[in-house]
Amino acid sequence: MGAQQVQVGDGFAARYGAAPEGVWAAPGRVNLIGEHTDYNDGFVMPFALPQQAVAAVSRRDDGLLRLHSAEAGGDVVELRLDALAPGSDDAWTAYPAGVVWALREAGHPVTGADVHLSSTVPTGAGLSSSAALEVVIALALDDLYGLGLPGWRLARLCQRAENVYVGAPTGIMDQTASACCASGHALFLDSRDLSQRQIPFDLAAEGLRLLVVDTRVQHAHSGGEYGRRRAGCEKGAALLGVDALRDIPYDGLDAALARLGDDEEVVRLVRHVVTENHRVERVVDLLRSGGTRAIGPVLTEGHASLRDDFRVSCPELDLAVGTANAAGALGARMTGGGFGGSAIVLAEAADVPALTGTIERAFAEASFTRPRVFEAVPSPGARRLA
Ligand code: GAF
Repeated sequence: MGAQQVQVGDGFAARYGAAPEGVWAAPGRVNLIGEHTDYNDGFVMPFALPQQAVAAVSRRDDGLLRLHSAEAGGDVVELRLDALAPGSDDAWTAYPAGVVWALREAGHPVTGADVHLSSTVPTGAGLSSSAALEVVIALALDDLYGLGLPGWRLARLCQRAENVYVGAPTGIMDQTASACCASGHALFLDSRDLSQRQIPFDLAAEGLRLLVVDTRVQHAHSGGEYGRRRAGCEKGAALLGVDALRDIPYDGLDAALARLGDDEEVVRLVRHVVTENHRVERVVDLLRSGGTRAIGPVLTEGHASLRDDFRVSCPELDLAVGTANAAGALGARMTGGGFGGSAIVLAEAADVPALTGTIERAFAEASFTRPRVFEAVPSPGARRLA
């Protein structure tokens, strides 16, 4: 039994005076490739981190939701289920409350819960701390109330909680990653129909490592920039007469761009999405044929596209990627929505100490906050612990 599980179980008993009915976990994620493609019905390829949200939960039958977080501290927050309403909460409690709201709105008979939770997923680091929070609650209530919902359906309900209740217009990647990833694998997900394939991704077996460089620049997707990119993509799809940019094939990109004329911003957004979908397919092919080292340049191309075309990078992310590549990494890119958050670096295991030191020194020389650098190991998706 892990220390986090024991602490959360004990924390529940201390607050609510009895042992919980169960304890569940849901991880954060890194996205290997496929950025800003999910809300364009495209491809993504995340894998789960060992960092996770853990929740101890018991049912109630009196229409109350009681929430407590080890990190937020303070008193237990008590909410009435019939008073849950989109936009009514701008604290951390909006994520679990939004999931309960979404479950009930979909007709599932949830009558209340006591929750104590704790998360090791860094917040604002582009590693899906909010999805982990949503999915752990969804899975716990699914189990306790015997709803029998598959992972993809839980992910959809969590996305609805985030889009409508919290008010962040995000896609489906993060919740699906947290709900459906498998240890030692990356998840190749088609965001259109949510079909998925687990792709073996055992870096250690090949003498490789994947580092996360958390720039400590906090980001949030409820801010306007993410929504503006999404609206620009939808405009591009409408101008091109397709349901989503996913429908523009890679070999039809030049013709599509020509049809967009001089709408420079839409041209850049469309070019990123179409080339990024192609990059996901290339990475899948390379991993299937044992070419893990060869995905490095594809990751770096993806970063250039996010920086120059989609324009969601920032100086700290560019410095992390540029420094890593100049110091001998196999490839690097920002991961997640951008505007801060984290970069990932693919490297030979033997190069990790030198690369880490070089990145930290570059941040110090630029007078940036010291980044948090750690290894990402493909880990299990959401599950019941006890
Ligand atoms: C954030 C969103 F939540 C995802 O849905 C996805 O769009 C990602 O940014 C960019 O790829 O993590």
